[in-house]
Amino acid sequence: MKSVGVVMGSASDTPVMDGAVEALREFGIPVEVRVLSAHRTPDEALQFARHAAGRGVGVLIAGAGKAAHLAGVLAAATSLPVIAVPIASGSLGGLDALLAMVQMPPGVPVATVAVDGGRNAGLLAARILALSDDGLAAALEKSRDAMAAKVRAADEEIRTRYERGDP
Ligand code: RP5
Repeated sequence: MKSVGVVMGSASDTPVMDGAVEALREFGIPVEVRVLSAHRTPDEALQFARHAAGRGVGVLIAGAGKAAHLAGVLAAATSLPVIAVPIASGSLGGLDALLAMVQMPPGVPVATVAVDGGRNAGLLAARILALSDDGLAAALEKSRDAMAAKVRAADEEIRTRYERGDP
């Protein structure tokens, strides 16, 4: 199975990026985790992106806050799909990172998830890998079924409680 590269701009981003790593591990997807900064270690970030596909990486996830250029810089140096996670680390609550990531120029695509959306980034990477992995696709389907079952159970419980007039 191909792996996923989870990159973050600073060690301070780990609480959010752990969500991506956990989601990937739930499905047995190999993960490579790095701290690489578009501003502080740009050479390493570019090198990492250039060689990722050759090492068997199938998708890159990049999390960063503030003037978040990491995902775009990685996407400039590889043809792998890049998923961006804007992190609410600055005084603008993540809106700064969200706009920096989502407003990529034509020709250099980045798929941006919600502010602090580490888990969804991991799940989206899993869905991309599942396009060429039937076992992974089946596991994702099972996980969606389990999620739906939880919501149905909550619906039943809440509905019954309100019908009893016991909110
Ligand atoms: C960004 O600036 C990082 O991704 C992080 O979210 C934010 C703050 O970084 P540190 O000052 O905590 O290293 O580059």
